[in-house]
Amino acid sequence: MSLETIYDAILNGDAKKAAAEVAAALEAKVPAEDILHKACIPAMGEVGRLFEAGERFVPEMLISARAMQAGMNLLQPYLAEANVKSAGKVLVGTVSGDLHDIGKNLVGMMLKGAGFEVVDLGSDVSPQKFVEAVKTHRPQAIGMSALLTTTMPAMKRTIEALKEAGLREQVKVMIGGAPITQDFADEIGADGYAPDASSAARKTRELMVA
Ligand code: B12
Repeated sequence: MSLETIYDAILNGDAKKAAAEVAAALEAKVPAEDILHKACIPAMGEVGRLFEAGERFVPEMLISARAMQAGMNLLQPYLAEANVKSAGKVLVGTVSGDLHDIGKNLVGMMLKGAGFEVVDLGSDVSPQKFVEAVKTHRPQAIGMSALLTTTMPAMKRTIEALKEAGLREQVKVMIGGAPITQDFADEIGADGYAPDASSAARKTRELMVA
């Protein structure tokens, strides 16, 4: 067992091995955050690099994503361990047209770890579905994720739909995902942006006390 074998298992899309190696690392008391940040996330980064270089294709990205998810399922209880009492409720979802959910799932886990109650709406969440969920769950914040430049405008549409429904003032809106920047967040009127899952939890807490 080593962080390298976890990295390789994800890179090679071997979900069984990824899960077994993550379990062995946890058993050996390797901190869950190290497994995540030193093996799982870098492996997905490499998958992205190979895809960009034309050396990997969509089906291979998908099997690597499944292997990453298999490892993350085991890490989740450890990352969420700090969960004591609810610091507030946050809805998370990947926006309309976008199926990338690994980053969003990680953000959900880190928020849980920071003590938030998290309602996960899944991926391809339409503006209307966000609005309905805000009405039903009454969260203090929502976290929208987008990984495609073509789905970034759905974040703006969701903010507009919240305004139209008279709900915008009731929730803080956090956005994130690889193509998202602070400038884009400012441009569409989001309350916050964070580049990764740990800072997402910190930023959400800051927004809630603001
Ligand atoms: C895995 C993957 C897939 C998998 C997704 C599986 C899944 N269940 O998620 C599959 C194979 C399905 C896929 C499909 C496609 N993909 Co893809 N995919 C990737 C890949 C390799 C990794 C993404 C990932 O999981 N990263 C790891 C996570 C941990 O990082 P993250 O998502 O960025 O999240 C972190 C932060 O951004 C932040 N964050 C994320 N969300 C949020 C939310 C909030 C509120 C906050 C505060 C923070 C935050 O915190 C996270 C953790 O630190 C990227 C390449 C890359 N390097 O990003 C391409 C990539 C995103 N895909 C791309 C493309 C083009 C596609 C397809 C269109 C390919 C095709 N031709 O069909 C389809 C689109 C499908 C769709 N409609 O969504 C492009 C996008 C290009 C662009 N500029 O738009 C990329 C960048 C690859 C590339 N270099 O070309 N993909």
